[in-house]
Amino acid sequence: MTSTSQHGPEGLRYRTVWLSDIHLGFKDCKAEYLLDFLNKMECETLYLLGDIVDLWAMKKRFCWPISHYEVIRALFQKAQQGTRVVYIPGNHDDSMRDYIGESLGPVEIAEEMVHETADGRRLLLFHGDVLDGHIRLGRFDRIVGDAAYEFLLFLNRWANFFRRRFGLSYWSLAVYLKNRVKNARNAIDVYEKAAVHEAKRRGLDGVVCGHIHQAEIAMRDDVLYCNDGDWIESCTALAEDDSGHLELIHWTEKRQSVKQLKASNDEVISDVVQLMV
Ligand SMILES: [Mn+2]
Repeated sequence: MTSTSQHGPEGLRYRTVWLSDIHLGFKDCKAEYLLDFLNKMECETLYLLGDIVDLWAMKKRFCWPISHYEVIRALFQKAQQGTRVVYIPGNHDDSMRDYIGESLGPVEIAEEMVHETADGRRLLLFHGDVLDGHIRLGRFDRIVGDAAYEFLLFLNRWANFFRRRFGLSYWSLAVYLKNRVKNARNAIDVYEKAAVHEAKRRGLDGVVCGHIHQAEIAMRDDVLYCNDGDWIESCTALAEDDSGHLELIHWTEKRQSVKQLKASNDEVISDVVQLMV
């Protein structure tokens, strides 16, 4: 495999990268940020953990800007250039589940997978909608696309319009609020417990999933819980380096650190929240 010698233009090279909940075809997908990330990193294996294309949103309102097409092209290009790309469909792209076990050109399609890290930990990979039955506080697959969520993303757009005017990087109002609304936080906890339970039941060391748009790495009940987040709200990916170390990449912050912005994030956060909520 030639991929061990791959280097991104900025030297971002990983053993493994996980992306999910991109929601191409949905107007709030942050395709430009993702394209920037894809162009600047290289990896040996890329797992796409579902909700890559949002077929539900496209049925409601067709939205397919050139940047969304460019994301698909960049993903296929990676596969053609030697990255192993595995696509595990989610609930918003569940018609792709008809192709499980087959491949889409150079891209493998699987229902779930076990990934072994460089340091020998075995992690269960799936999108996560299979756990919805455990969540009595509300199904997450209804959140994306419903009116309240659309309103939140509408506020998010305005908050970030102001942030751009102040020269600040993208910041997710949705993630900020979800962590502070008790029911949302409870639902996240129930989901995480269910994911950890499934990994434990199979005798694995951890789990990597997406679905709830809440990026996280945490040890729960001696099991590693990783959520790679999303590209509607948080613009995050999970990555593994050559030693098996896992990290969350907050791409908007990486970009910000490159730009060396001076203004304090917290000042503007409190201003914008007061303005919007
Ligand atoms: Mn989902």
